[in-house]
Amino acid sequence: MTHSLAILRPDDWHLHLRDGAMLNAVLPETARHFARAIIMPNLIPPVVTAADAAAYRDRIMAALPEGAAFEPLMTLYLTEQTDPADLRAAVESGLVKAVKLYPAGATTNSHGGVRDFDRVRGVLETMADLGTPLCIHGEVTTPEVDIFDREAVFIDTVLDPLRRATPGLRVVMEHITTAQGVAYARAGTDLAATITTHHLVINRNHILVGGIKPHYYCLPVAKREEHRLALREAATSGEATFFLGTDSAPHTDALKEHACGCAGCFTATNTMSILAHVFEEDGALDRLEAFTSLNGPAFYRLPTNTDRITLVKGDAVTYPSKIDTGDGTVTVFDPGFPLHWTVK
Ligand code: OTD
Ligand code: ZN
Ligand code: ZN
Repeated sequence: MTHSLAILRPDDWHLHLRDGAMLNAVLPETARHFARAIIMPNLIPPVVTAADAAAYRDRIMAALPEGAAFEPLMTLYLTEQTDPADLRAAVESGLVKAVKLYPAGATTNSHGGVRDFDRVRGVLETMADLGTPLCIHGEVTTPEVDIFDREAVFIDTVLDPLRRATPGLRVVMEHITTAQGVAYARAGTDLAATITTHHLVINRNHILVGGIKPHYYCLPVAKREEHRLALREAATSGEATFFLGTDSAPHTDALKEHACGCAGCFTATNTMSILAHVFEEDGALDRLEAFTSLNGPAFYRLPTNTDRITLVKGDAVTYPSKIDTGDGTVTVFDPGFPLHWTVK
Protein backbone atom coordinates (compact mmCIF):
# COMPACT_ATOMS: atom_id res chain seq x y z
CA MET A 1 0.00 0.00 0.00
CA THR A 2 1.24 3.47 -0.87
CA HIS A 3 1.47 5.82 2.11
CA SER A 4 3.47 8.62 0.58
CA LEU A 5 3.42 10.12 -2.88
CA ALA A 6 5.59 12.95 -4.21
CA ILE A 7 4.28 14.75 -7.28
CA LEU A 8 5.25 17.91 -9.12
CA ARG A 9 3.46 20.86 -7.54
CA PRO A 10 -0.07 21.09 -8.97
CA ASP A 11 -1.75 23.97 -10.82
CA ASP A 12 -5.44 24.82 -10.93
CA TRP A 13 -6.61 25.51 -14.49
CA HIS A 14 -9.94 27.12 -13.47
CA LEU A 15 -10.34 29.16 -10.28
CA HIS A 16 -12.55 31.93 -8.89
CA LEU A 17 -10.70 34.22 -6.49
CA ARG A 18 -13.20 37.12 -6.39
CA ASP A 19 -12.00 40.46 -5.02
CA GLY A 20 -11.67 42.49 -1.82
CA ALA A 21 -12.29 40.68 1.49
CA MET A 22 -13.24 37.43 -0.24
CA LEU A 23 -10.01 37.43 -2.27
CA ASN A 24 -7.99 37.95 0.90
CA ALA A 25 -9.70 34.99 2.56
CA VAL A 26 -9.66 32.45 -0.28
CA LEU A 27 -6.32 33.13 -1.97
CA PRO A 28 -4.21 31.53 0.82
CA GLU A 29 -6.32 28.36 0.52
CA THR A 30 -5.18 27.92 -3.09
CA ALA A 31 -1.65 29.29 -2.71
CA ARG A 32 -0.92 26.73 0.04
CA HIS A 33 -0.68 23.84 -2.48
CA PHE A 34 -0.93 25.26 -5.99
CA ALA A 35 1.80 27.09 -7.89
CA ARG A 36 -0.43 28.72 -10.51
CA ALA A 37 -4.07 29.08 -11.41
CA ILE A 38 -6.10 30.29 -14.35
CA ILE A 39 -8.08 33.14 -12.79
CA MET A 40 -11.68 33.51 -13.88
CA PRO A 41 -12.67 37.02 -14.94
CA ASN A 42 -16.33 37.00 -13.79
CA LEU A 43 -16.02 39.87 -11.33
CA ILE A 44 -18.60 42.63 -11.10
CA PRO A 45 -17.78 44.37 -13.42
CA PRO A 46 -15.94 41.64 -15.37
CA VAL A 47 -12.26 41.69 -16.40
CA VAL A 48 -12.60 42.65 -20.07
CA THR A 49 -9.51 44.63 -21.07
CA ALA A 50 -5.78 44.18 -20.64
CA ALA A 51 -5.82 47.11 -18.22
CA ASP A 52 -8.51 45.40 -16.12
CA ALA A 53 -6.45 42.18 -16.05
CA ALA A 54 -3.26 44.03 -15.03
CA ALA A 55 -5.08 45.80 -12.20
CA TYR A 56 -6.71 42.56 -11.00
CA ARG A 57 -3.36 40.78 -11.11
CA ASP A 58 -1.88 43.50 -8.90
CA ARG A 59 -4.72 43.11 -6.38
CA ILE A 60 -4.15 39.34 -6.28
CA MET A 61 -0.41 39.76 -5.73
CA ALA A 62 -1.10 42.28 -2.96
CA ALA A 63 -3.43 39.79 -1.24
CA LEU A 64 -0.83 36.99 -1.19
CA PRO A 65 0.37 36.00 2.26
CA GLU A 66 3.93 37.01 3.12
CA GLY A 67 6.39 34.57 1.54
CA ALA A 68 3.83 32.69 -0.56
CA ALA A 69 4.84 31.93 -4.14
CA PHE A 70 1.85 31.87 -6.47
CA GLU A 71 1.39 32.99 -10.04
CA PRO A 72 -2.05 34.10 -11.20
CA LEU A 73 -2.58 33.31 -14.90
CA MET A 74 -4.92 36.03 -16.08
CA THR A 75 -7.86 35.73 -18.46
CA LEU A 76 -10.11 38.17 -20.27
CA TYR A 77 -13.87 37.87 -20.33
CA LEU A 78 -14.89 37.77 -23.99
CA THR A 79 -17.60 40.26 -24.93
CA GLU A 80 -18.93 41.41 -28.25
CA GLN A 81 -16.82 44.57 -27.71
CA THR A 82 -13.47 42.81 -27.08
CA ASP A 83 -10.77 44.52 -29.17
CA PRO A 84 -8.48 42.05 -30.99
CA ALA A 85 -5.55 44.50 -30.78
CA ASP A 86 -5.91 44.89 -26.98
CA LEU A 87 -6.03 41.12 -26.63
CA ARG A 88 -2.99 40.59 -28.86
CA ALA A 89 -0.91 43.06 -26.84
CA ALA A 90 -2.02 41.44 -23.56
CA VAL A 91 -1.05 37.97 -24.78
CA GLU A 92 2.24 39.08 -26.32
CA SER A 93 3.27 40.83 -23.08
CA GLY A 94 2.65 37.57 -21.18
CA LEU A 95 -0.09 39.09 -19.01
CA VAL A 96 -3.04 37.14 -20.41
CA LYS A 97 -2.97 33.36 -20.86
CA ALA A 98 -6.51 32.61 -22.04
CA VAL A 99 -9.84 34.14 -22.98
CA LYS A 100 -13.07 33.08 -21.33
CA LEU A 101 -16.31 32.57 -23.21
CA TYR A 102 -19.53 32.59 -21.24
CA PRO A 103 -22.70 32.26 -23.22
CA ALA A 104 -24.80 35.15 -21.86
CA GLY A 105 -26.56 34.09 -18.64
CA ALA A 106 -24.88 30.68 -18.26
CA THR A 107 -23.51 31.15 -14.74
CA THR A 108 -22.72 33.65 -11.97
CA ASN A 109 -22.10 37.16 -13.40
CA SER A 110 -22.30 36.09 -17.04
CA HIS A 111 -24.95 38.47 -18.36
CA GLY A 112 -22.25 40.35 -20.31
CA GLY A 113 -21.34 37.18 -22.23
CA VAL A 114 -21.59 36.53 -25.94
CA ARG A 115 -24.97 36.38 -27.68
CA ASP A 116 -23.93 36.57 -31.34
CA PHE A 117 -20.78 34.61 -32.22
CA ASP A 118 -20.36 36.44 -35.54
CA ARG A 119 -19.49 39.52 -33.50
CA VAL A 120 -16.43 37.90 -31.93
CA ARG A 121 -15.05 36.34 -35.12
CA GLY A 122 -12.09 38.78 -35.31
CA VAL A 123 -11.08 38.00 -31.73
CA LEU A 124 -11.32 34.24 -32.30
CA GLU A 125 -9.17 34.49 -35.41
CA THR A 126 -6.57 36.50 -33.49
CA MET A 127 -6.58 33.81 -30.80
CA ALA A 128 -6.14 31.02 -33.34
CA ASP A 129 -3.19 32.96 -34.73
CA LEU A 130 -1.62 33.46 -31.27
CA GLY A 131 -2.40 29.93 -30.07
CA THR A 132 -4.24 31.40 -27.07
CA PRO A 133 -6.77 28.97 -25.56
CA LEU A 134 -10.44 29.85 -25.47
CA CYS A 135 -11.92 28.55 -22.20
CA ILE A 136 -15.59 27.81 -22.71
CA HIS A 137 -18.44 27.46 -20.25
CA GLY A 138 -20.29 24.94 -22.38
CA GLU A 139 -23.98 25.24 -21.68
CA VAL A 140 -26.78 26.62 -23.82
CA THR A 141 -28.96 29.10 -21.97
CA THR A 142 -32.15 28.84 -24.02
CA PRO A 143 -35.01 28.38 -21.54
CA GLU A 144 -36.54 25.48 -23.53
CA VAL A 145 -33.51 23.26 -22.92
CA ASP A 146 -33.62 21.23 -19.70
CA ILE A 147 -30.83 22.22 -17.32
CA PHE A 148 -29.49 18.63 -17.27
CA ASP A 149 -29.20 18.63 -21.10
CA ARG A 150 -27.54 22.01 -21.53
CA GLU A 151 -23.99 20.73 -21.90
CA ALA A 152 -24.78 18.02 -24.44
CA VAL A 153 -26.91 20.41 -26.51
CA PHE A 154 -24.15 23.05 -26.37
CA ILE A 155 -21.61 20.61 -27.80
CA ASP A 156 -23.78 19.82 -30.82
CA THR A 157 -25.30 23.21 -31.52
CA VAL A 158 -22.60 25.70 -30.49
CA LEU A 159 -19.19 24.17 -29.76
CA ASP A 160 -18.84 21.93 -32.76
CA PRO A 161 -19.96 24.61 -35.29
CA LEU A 162 -17.72 27.19 -33.56
CA ARG A 163 -14.64 24.95 -33.79
CA ARG A 164 -15.34 24.10 -37.43
CA ALA A 165 -15.71 27.80 -38.26
CA THR A 166 -12.37 28.71 -36.66
CA PRO A 167 -9.69 26.23 -37.69
CA GLY A 168 -6.68 26.31 -35.39
CA LEU A 169 -8.60 27.75 -32.44
CA ARG A 170 -7.42 25.99 -29.28
CA VAL A 171 -10.29 25.28 -26.92
CA VAL A 172 -10.62 24.20 -23.29
CA MET A 173 -14.00 22.72 -22.46
CA GLU A 174 -14.33 23.95 -18.90
CA HIS A 175 -15.67 21.82 -16.07
CA ILE A 176 -17.20 19.05 -18.17
CA THR A 177 -19.97 17.13 -16.43
CA THR A 178 -21.21 14.55 -18.93
CA ALA A 179 -20.15 11.41 -20.79
CA GLN A 180 -20.85 13.37 -23.98
CA GLY A 181 -18.34 15.99 -22.88
CA VAL A 182 -15.72 13.32 -22.21
CA ALA A 183 -16.27 11.68 -25.60
CA TYR A 184 -16.20 14.97 -27.52
CA ALA A 185 -13.04 16.20 -25.79
CA ARG A 186 -11.28 12.91 -26.38
CA ALA A 187 -12.02 12.93 -30.11
CA GLY A 188 -10.81 16.46 -30.86
CA THR A 189 -7.54 18.11 -31.77
CA ASP A 190 -6.54 21.47 -30.29
CA LEU A 191 -9.03 20.52 -27.62
CA ALA A 192 -8.78 19.78 -23.90
CA ALA A 193 -11.18 19.60 -20.95
CA THR A 194 -10.94 20.53 -17.30
CA ILE A 195 -12.69 18.48 -14.64
CA THR A 196 -13.55 19.77 -11.17
CA THR A 197 -12.94 18.02 -7.89
CA HIS A 198 -16.60 18.09 -6.89
CA HIS A 199 -17.90 16.57 -10.15
CA LEU A 200 -15.68 13.54 -9.46
CA VAL A 201 -17.45 13.11 -6.12
CA ILE A 202 -21.12 14.09 -6.38
CA ASN A 203 -24.00 13.25 -8.67
CA ARG A 204 -27.39 14.96 -8.72
CA ASN A 205 -28.72 12.81 -5.87
CA HIS A 206 -26.27 14.48 -3.54
CA ILE A 207 -28.02 17.80 -4.21
CA LEU A 208 -31.61 16.63 -4.03
CA VAL A 209 -32.10 13.44 -1.99
CA GLY A 210 -33.05 13.77 1.68
CA GLY A 211 -33.46 17.56 1.56
CA ILE A 212 -31.94 20.18 -0.70
CA LYS A 213 -28.19 20.66 -0.17
CA PRO A 214 -27.28 24.15 -1.32
CA HIS A 215 -23.55 23.63 -0.86
CA TYR A 216 -23.61 20.95 -3.59
CA TYR A 217 -25.37 23.23 -6.06
CA CYS A 218 -23.06 24.48 -8.78
CA LEU A 219 -23.11 25.10 -12.51
CA PRO A 220 -22.96 23.10 -14.62
CA VAL A 221 -25.19 21.17 -12.23
CA ALA A 222 -24.01 17.64 -11.29
CA LYS A 223 -25.63 14.99 -13.50
CA ARG A 224 -26.57 11.31 -13.17
CA GLU A 225 -24.17 8.76 -11.69
CA GLU A 226 -23.23 7.36 -15.11
CA HIS A 227 -21.81 10.79 -15.99
CA ARG A 228 -19.83 11.04 -12.77
CA LEU A 229 -18.31 7.65 -13.56
CA ALA A 230 -17.37 8.82 -17.06
CA LEU A 231 -15.61 11.83 -15.51
CA ARG A 232 -13.77 9.58 -13.05
CA GLU A 233 -12.60 7.36 -15.89
CA ALA A 234 -11.39 10.37 -17.91
CA ALA A 235 -9.62 12.12 -15.02
CA THR A 236 -7.84 8.98 -13.85
CA SER A 237 -6.90 7.86 -17.38
CA GLY A 238 -3.77 10.02 -17.46
CA GLU A 239 -4.71 11.13 -21.00
CA ALA A 240 -3.29 14.52 -21.95
CA THR A 241 -6.77 15.84 -22.85
CA PHE A 242 -7.95 15.99 -19.23
CA PHE A 243 -6.65 18.12 -16.38
CA LEU A 244 -7.72 19.70 -13.11
CA GLY A 245 -9.72 22.91 -12.99
CA THR A 246 -11.26 23.01 -9.53
CA ASP A 247 -13.79 25.74 -10.34
CA SER A 248 -13.57 26.49 -6.63
CA ALA A 249 -16.21 29.23 -6.42
CA PRO A 250 -16.76 30.80 -3.00
CA HIS A 251 -20.06 32.36 -1.97
CA THR A 252 -20.95 33.31 1.59
CA ASP A 253 -23.22 30.92 3.46
CA ALA A 254 -25.91 33.62 3.56
CA LEU A 255 -26.02 33.61 -0.24
CA LYS A 256 -25.82 29.80 -0.59
CA GLU A 257 -28.48 29.05 2.04
CA HIS A 258 -31.04 31.28 0.42
CA ALA A 259 -34.37 31.06 -1.40
CA CYS A 260 -32.42 31.69 -4.63
CA GLY A 261 -29.06 30.20 -3.67
CA CYS A 262 -25.87 31.00 -5.58
CA ALA A 263 -24.13 28.30 -7.63
CA GLY A 264 -20.64 27.17 -6.69
CA CYS A 265 -18.65 24.69 -4.56
CA PHE A 266 -15.66 25.90 -2.56
CA THR A 267 -13.00 23.19 -2.84
CA ALA A 268 -9.69 25.08 -2.68
CA THR A 269 -8.99 23.99 0.89
CA ASN A 270 -9.24 20.20 0.55
CA THR A 271 -8.93 19.50 -3.18
CA MET A 272 -5.62 17.64 -3.06
CA SER A 273 -6.80 15.39 -0.21
CA ILE A 274 -10.00 14.57 -2.11
CA LEU A 275 -8.20 13.91 -5.38
CA ALA A 276 -5.69 11.56 -3.76
CA HIS A 277 -8.62 9.63 -2.26
CA VAL A 278 -10.42 9.47 -5.62
CA PHE A 279 -7.35 8.37 -7.57
CA GLU A 280 -6.42 5.76 -4.96
CA GLU A 281 -9.98 4.39 -4.99
CA ASP A 282 -9.73 3.98 -8.77
CA GLY A 283 -6.26 2.40 -8.62
CA ALA A 284 -4.74 5.40 -10.39
CA LEU A 285 -2.49 7.15 -7.85
CA ASP A 286 0.32 6.89 -10.39
CA ARG A 287 -1.73 9.09 -12.75
CA LEU A 288 -2.62 11.84 -10.27
CA GLU A 289 0.43 13.88 -11.29
CA ALA A 290 -0.63 13.84 -14.95
CA PHE A 291 -4.03 15.23 -14.01
CA THR A 292 -2.89 17.91 -11.55
CA SER A 293 0.60 18.85 -12.70
CA LEU A 294 1.52 17.74 -16.24
CA ASN A 295 -1.38 17.82 -18.69
CA GLY A 296 -2.44 21.41 -17.95
CA PRO A 297 0.95 23.07 -18.56
CA ALA A 298 1.40 20.95 -21.69
CA PHE A 299 -1.85 22.23 -23.19
CA TYR A 300 -1.15 25.82 -22.14
CA ARG A 301 2.40 25.53 -23.51
CA LEU A 302 3.89 26.54 -20.17
CA PRO A 303 6.73 24.83 -18.30
CA THR A 304 5.76 22.38 -15.58
CA ASN A 305 6.55 23.33 -12.01
CA THR A 306 9.89 22.09 -10.77
CA ASP A 307 9.32 21.60 -7.05
CA ARG A 308 7.21 18.82 -5.54
CA ILE A 309 4.56 18.32 -2.91
CA THR A 310 4.32 15.15 -0.86
CA LEU A 311 0.97 13.56 -0.10
CA VAL A 312 0.93 11.25 2.91
CA LYS A 313 -1.76 8.83 4.02
CA GLY A 314 -2.55 8.35 7.69
CA ASP A 315 -5.28 8.90 10.26
CA ALA A 316 -8.35 10.80 9.10
CA VAL A 317 -7.56 14.47 8.51
CA THR A 318 -10.02 17.20 9.31
CA TYR A 319 -10.41 20.52 7.60
CA PRO A 320 -12.35 23.48 8.92
CA SER A 321 -15.96 23.11 7.76
CA LYS A 322 -16.04 26.86 7.09
CA ILE A 323 -13.55 29.63 6.52
CA ASP A 324 -14.09 33.17 7.72
CA THR A 325 -14.06 36.06 5.30
CA GLY A 326 -14.71 39.72 5.94
CA ASP A 327 -18.02 39.20 4.13
CA GLY A 328 -19.24 36.18 6.15
CA THR A 329 -18.41 32.47 6.34
CA VAL A 330 -17.82 30.22 3.32
CA THR A 331 -18.49 26.49 3.63
CA VAL A 332 -15.70 24.14 2.54
CA PHE A 333 -16.90 21.34 0.22
CA ASP A 334 -17.74 18.18 2.18
CA PRO A 335 -16.92 15.12 0.06
CA GLY A 336 -19.10 12.95 2.31
CA PHE A 337 -16.33 10.49 3.18
CA PRO A 338 -13.36 10.65 5.56
CA LEU A 339 -10.12 11.94 4.08
CA HIS A 340 -6.84 10.26 4.91
CA TRP A 341 -4.44 11.91 2.47
CA THR A 342 -2.87 15.19 3.36
CA VAL A 343 -0.22 17.44 1.84
CA LYS A 344 2.83 17.31 4.08
N1 OTD B 1 -19.97 27.62 -11.57
N2 OTD B 1 -20.28 29.10 -9.82
C1 OTD B 1 -19.47 30.03 -10.39
C2 OTD B 1 -18.87 29.77 -11.57
C3 OTD B 1 -18.91 28.42 -12.06
O1 OTD B 1 -19.50 27.94 -14.26
C4 OTD B 1 -18.61 28.25 -13.49
O2 OTD B 1 -17.45 28.44 -13.85
C5 OTD B 1 -19.25 31.28 -9.68
O3 OTD B 1 -19.80 31.40 -8.58
O4 OTD B 1 -18.50 32.15 -10.18
C6 OTD B 1 -20.55 27.91 -10.42
O5 OTD B 1 -21.37 27.12 -9.93
ZN1 ZN C 1 -18.39 27.93 -15.97
ZN1 ZN D 1 -15.90 28.60 -12.88
